[in-house]
Amino acid sequence: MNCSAQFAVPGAIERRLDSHGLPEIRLRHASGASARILEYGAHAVSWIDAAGHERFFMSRASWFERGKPVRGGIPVVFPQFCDNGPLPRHGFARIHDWTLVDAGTTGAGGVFAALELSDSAATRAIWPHAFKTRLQFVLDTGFAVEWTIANMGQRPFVFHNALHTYFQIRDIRRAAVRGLQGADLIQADAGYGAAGREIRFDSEIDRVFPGAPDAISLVDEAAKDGLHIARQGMADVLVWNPWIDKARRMEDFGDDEFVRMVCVETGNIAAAIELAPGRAWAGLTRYRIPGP
Ligand code: TA6
Repeated sequence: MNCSAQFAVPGAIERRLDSHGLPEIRLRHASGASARILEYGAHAVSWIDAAGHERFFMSRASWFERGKPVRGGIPVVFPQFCDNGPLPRHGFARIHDWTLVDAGTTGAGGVFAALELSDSAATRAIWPHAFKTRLQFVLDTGFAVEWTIANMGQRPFVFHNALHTYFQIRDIRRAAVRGLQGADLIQADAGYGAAGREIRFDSEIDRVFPGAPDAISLVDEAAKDGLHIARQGMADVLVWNPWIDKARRMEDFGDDEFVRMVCVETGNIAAAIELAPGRAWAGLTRYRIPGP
C-alpha cells in the first residue's frame, strides 16, 4: 500500500506501511541492493547489498512502537549521547516521527530519501532550542548517510550526535575492527589506553575512540566478509557489544544475539559540537562492501 505517491519512483522508491504499521521508505538500486527506512526515528532498519546479504542486525525482540527505540539498523542519536544529560538516553531524535521531504535518484545513479526533523513543542519542552536536522540516505553499491543539523534559533546550542549502527556478523568471537590504531581509548567501563592494530572481542566492549582515523573496517572472519566505514565531520568511533550478561538484561534483545552483531558507531561523542545561531553542521558516514 502506498501512503503517498508523491515521492514514488516505480521500482526504485516506494513509501508504504511496514509489517508493524509504521510508514517506511523502500529504496531499490539497479545493482539489486535495497534499503528500508522508517519515518519513525528516520531509522534505517535494513540494507541488503547487491549480493543479497542483509548488512544490518535487527533484534528479533526489537520494539516497533512509538516512544521506544528500535533495536538494530541505525538508531539516530541526537542531541545527547547515552545518559550524558537530562534527555531520554541517546536523545529524542530516534523516538520522534521525521518527515520525508525528498526522494529520487542521484546524478551518480544512486537512489536517495531525505527526512527532516525540526523542533516542536515536545522537543522544546525538554531541549529549549530551535533546530532543523536532515538525514539523506543514499543507496548505490554501498550505503551512505548524509546529515545536517542547523541552529534555527537566536541562541547557540551544543549537541552530541551519532549513527549507532548495528552490523550483522557471523560470529563476534571471530570478528575485528581495524584501523583504529593510534586513536585514544575511552573505555566506558575502564580506564584509558591506546588502541592496537585491531579490536577483537572476548567480553563486553563499550569504547569510544576519539579522533579515530577516517577510514576503518569491520572484519567478519567466520563469514569471510567485512565492510569499510568512511566518515567526514564525525570525529569519533564507538565500538559496542553487550556480551552475555548485558544481553540477558536487555528486554528487547535476545540472550544469544550478542554473537551475531556489533555496533560500530560514528559521531561526535567525546566532544560536543557548538552551533551559533544560523549556523549548520554537516557530516556523513559511508558504508562500502570491499570489491571482488
Ligand atoms: O553506544 C553504546 C551504548 O551507549 C551502550 O552503553 C548501550 O547502552 C547502547 O548504547 C545501547 O543503548 P540503548 O539506549 O539503545 O539501549
